[in-house]
Amino acid sequence: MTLTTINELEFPQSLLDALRQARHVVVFTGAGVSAESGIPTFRDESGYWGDVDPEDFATRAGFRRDPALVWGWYESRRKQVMRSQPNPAHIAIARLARYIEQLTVVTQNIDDLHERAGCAEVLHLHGSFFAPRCFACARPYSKPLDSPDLVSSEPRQEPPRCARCNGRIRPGVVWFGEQLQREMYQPAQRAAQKCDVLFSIGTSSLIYPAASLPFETAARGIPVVQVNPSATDLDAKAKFNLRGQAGDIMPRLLAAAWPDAGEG
Ligand code: BJW
Ligand code: ZN
Repeated sequence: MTLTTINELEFPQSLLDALRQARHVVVFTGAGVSAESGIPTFRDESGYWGDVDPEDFATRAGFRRDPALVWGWYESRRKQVMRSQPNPAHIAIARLARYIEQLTVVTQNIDDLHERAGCAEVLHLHGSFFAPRCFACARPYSKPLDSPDLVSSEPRQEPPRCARCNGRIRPGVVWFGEQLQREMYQPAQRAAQKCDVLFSIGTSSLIYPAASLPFETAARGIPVVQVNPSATDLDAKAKFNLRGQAGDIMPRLLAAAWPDAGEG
């Protein structure tokens, strides 16, 4: 395991070689990759779970108890995301596709910042702000969601109703105790099983089954590159621990591996 701190300008040669030789790379991201776009993480000091109880805001039981509180919270977060921009980490990740035969981006984030940075296809393991569905019958909500200017700033907002069954519309995300969508998780697992390098960027590596992707990949002897300013449980298993902010490290790493990467 190699620990590289933010102040070191040089990345290990073995990391640059592994990247240049890789045919298939998986980039697995968490809330930390969007932190430099101004989106809070969950478990850092100023993260969401410091303010609100995940039992109330990220479970089916919480939604049943107070749908307006949960819907209002997700709407205010969606508004914040829509007013934010991809940061240099999102952009560097999208640029990696120019150099790697097959790049698979797997995110736990429900924002669309990878897509807006230019990633054509992103596997959203924990769902999306932009795919609400009926809590009762699961039908996708067919009407467009309000534009950020129209989203009310009231913390409580009644969710819209389903056109088929009049059930409440819920955010299209994966809450605690819910299964990940097979259409997202299976391709992510397949990609992790055949990749040559896996990046784990901006995640505390605590939430399963998503967190098993880097651990299982490392267990197969495939180099895992972790980018995070803080230590996580993955440190002991990652071949390279790049300590620092993703928006600083990812563009520098790309430029070190492919010197023309900063252009265009
Ligand atoms: C930076 C940075 C910068 C900051 N640059 N880095 C095995 C053992 C024990 C428990 C379980 C288990 N398997 C499953 C469970 C239960 C549970 C779980 O994992 N619990 C844990 C507490 C242990 N898992 C589940 O419930 C999952 N479902 C499930 O297992 O179903 C099974 C089932 C089977 C049969 C029937 C029914 C069910 C579902 C989990 C869903 C998680 N949902 C959330 C909310 C999504 C919607 C939303 O956004 O609101 O997903 S919770 C939240 O955590 C969100 C995130 O995607 C997820 C992960 O968080 P993430 O991204 O890692 O963020 P942080 O804040 O934790 O970390 C940020 C990191 O960034 C930090 O390390 C910083 O240092 C770093 N950072 N700035 C780089 N600039
Ligand atoms: Zn319905």
